[in-house]
Amino acid sequence: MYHGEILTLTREAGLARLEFNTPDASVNVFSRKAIAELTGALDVLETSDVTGLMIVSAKDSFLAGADINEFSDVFTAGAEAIAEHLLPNIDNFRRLEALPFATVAVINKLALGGGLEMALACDYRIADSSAKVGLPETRLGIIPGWGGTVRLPRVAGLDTALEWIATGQEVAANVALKAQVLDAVVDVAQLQDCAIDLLQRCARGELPYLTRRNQKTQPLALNKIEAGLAFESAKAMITQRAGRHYPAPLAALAAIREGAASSAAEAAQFELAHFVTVAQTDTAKALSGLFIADQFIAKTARQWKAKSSTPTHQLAVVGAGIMGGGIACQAALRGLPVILKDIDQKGIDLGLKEAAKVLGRRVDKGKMSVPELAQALTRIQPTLHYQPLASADMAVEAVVENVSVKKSVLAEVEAELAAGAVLASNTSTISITELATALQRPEQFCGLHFFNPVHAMPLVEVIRGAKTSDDTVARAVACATALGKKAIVVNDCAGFLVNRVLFAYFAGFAGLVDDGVDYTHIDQVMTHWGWPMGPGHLLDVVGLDTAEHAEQTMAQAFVQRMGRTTPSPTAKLYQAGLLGQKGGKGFYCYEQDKRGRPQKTPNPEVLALLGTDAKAKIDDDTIVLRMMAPLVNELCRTLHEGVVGSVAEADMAMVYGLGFPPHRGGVLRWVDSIGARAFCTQLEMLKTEGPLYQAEPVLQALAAKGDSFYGCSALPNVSSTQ
Ligand code: 3H9
Repeated sequence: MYHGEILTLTREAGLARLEFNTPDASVNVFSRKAIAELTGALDVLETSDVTGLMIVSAKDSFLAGADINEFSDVFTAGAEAIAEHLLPNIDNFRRLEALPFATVAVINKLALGGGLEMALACDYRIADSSAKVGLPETRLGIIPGWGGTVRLPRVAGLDTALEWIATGQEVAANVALKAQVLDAVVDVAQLQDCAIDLLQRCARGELPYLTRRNQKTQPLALNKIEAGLAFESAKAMITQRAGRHYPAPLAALAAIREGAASSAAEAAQFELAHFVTVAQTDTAKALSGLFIADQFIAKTARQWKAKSSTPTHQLAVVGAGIMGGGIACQAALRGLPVILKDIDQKGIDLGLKEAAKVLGRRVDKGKMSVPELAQALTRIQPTLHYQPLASADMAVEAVVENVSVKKSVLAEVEAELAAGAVLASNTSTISITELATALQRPEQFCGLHFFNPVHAMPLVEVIRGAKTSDDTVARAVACATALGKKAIVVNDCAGFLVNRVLFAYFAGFAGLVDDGVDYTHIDQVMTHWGWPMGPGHLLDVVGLDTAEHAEQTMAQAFVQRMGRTTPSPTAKLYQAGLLGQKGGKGFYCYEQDKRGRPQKTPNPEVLALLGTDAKAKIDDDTIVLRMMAPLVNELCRTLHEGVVGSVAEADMAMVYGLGFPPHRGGVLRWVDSIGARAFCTQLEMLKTEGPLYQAEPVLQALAAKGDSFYGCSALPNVSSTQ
């Protein structure tokens, strides 16, 4: 009946079958082309004499929503362009809902965003039992724009709609069935037969599909008091959960609220108006940009993985401290057998305790059963000996952060490993090329830098030393991915990517504290700006001993910017015996509340140790700039030096490794939102603050051309500063 590149409409036994099958893609999305083809198919359907329509997908999953790759251009093109982008599918779904026969969406595996919105425009929705459905738009900083805020509350009720849309969660088929979003959940093999049966019963007049349609076009069936209560409690919940940096969930609530007493057609106008507003926010651009950057790093990791000669079947971790225990636990959780080696039974006990604690919390949260916990723990094989390492195809060294200790342990481990095994170090700062000098097979050695706490931090840096082979990198990426981590490959340098820029940020903090700014105020300003914790608190969490050691490594490597002639605030506290959170005292004092969570209060000893009265007044914007500029500059340097391969990887490493606020879309996207030129002008005002604040040549070149990190086709080729 209709043949497009993506959509095909066929007719069988009086029923129409509309199939989505996007060429050369693993999932179907609503691209402009798909939308136009749906319009074409509807033109045919409206004049055909079929008695029912089923919408199916030829892919593994139904539909993943709007094509997010198209958002960036549209969102920056102004209100009119955004509305124009939305209108064709709003109209398509209205026409779909008005067809002169029953319609059913046949959902396999996933119907998200616009995919579920189209399904909601159908009279019935059936799904396979493993399917998930949802409206994740608020996670992208927008709201459903093709009728989701209108139809979902009318189909499933206000509470369900508010919950689903505000959280953006993916909902399992059985839950969606209970919520009446789905009408049937069946085995995947029965989906088509079930759809045919449903449509035939509608055609025979056995099912009242027109009554359902009617319900979807009416105002919400709620009295004023009920509605008022539901909206007010949802508003309080959303404000608390989303926080002030994420406006989309409240915009979705406003759209639903304004349209509640109206017909669906009028309610759609409220949705459109709110969509147009949120789509123009920096948050929407940032979050949809993050999705694309995230897809890019996932694809890059897949490409590495494809080059790997051998998957990891048996992992070994050497050094059973917090990090070693954490890595072993993560392996056990993901089903990978792991040998946990230490020289000391106490170390083994600590590592196992750490693993049991992390897994135990999963049991408490209902994410794992007790037998599953027991099963996972049996995957960890503790040992005090080197011999078992012979069976490992990948070994991760996680001993103390000291060059000579690491070199001797690595050499011992290498001697025990099978000839083909890969050896990795979980060092957080020490050069991989330097560590490799202790090894016989430096090409089979790399860095695998996990972040603390291992189970919670998504990033792993895979560090390529001067002699590391491509296969070693590929196997390390494959292993990190198998452990459920986001792997980003970086080239070797002190601190690699993440710690190198983090310590530039800490150098900014030290400068402010040296100038007499209250560290608790700096922490407040930076958390208010969006960081999960302020720099002083973060130093305490890292551990002042670890931070001081890393600071020295960075100072030696990057003397000009991070070198100091006087002890830093971190060094002063550490020299006074403070260790940070783990010792109970650092910049803050830590005590446990009744639920065992650490609570912090400013440490009254600190100002005296720092030798400051902390009375200096600097405005909050300058504090942000003085904290962020060193980080931006250092990130530019790592890009220029090729430590990190792309702008997207640099930004995702900051988000996943440091918790950089996602609503700002990454460090470099944040600079883009200000403009490279404007950012350089701001730095001009700080030029007396020293080398940390000299705009990097890459930044200057972008500023001179009026270009941006994400807008330029290639970063300007500039001469290095060091
Ligand atoms: C929306 O619908 C708004 C409307 O209300 C109104 C709009 C105007 N767009 O992740 P995977 C690609 S907002 C473009 O590796 P998985 C992805 O890039 C949208 N591309 O697989 C990748 O490409 P490649 C609401 C998309 O199985 C390939 O598909 N929807 C989109 O691990 C495979 O993806 C969402 O927020 C997309 N929407 O996970 C869903 N979706 O092969 C976003 C996927 O070239 N998507 N791709 O690398 C997801 O959450 C996951 O991709 C999904 C599959 C769960 C679908």
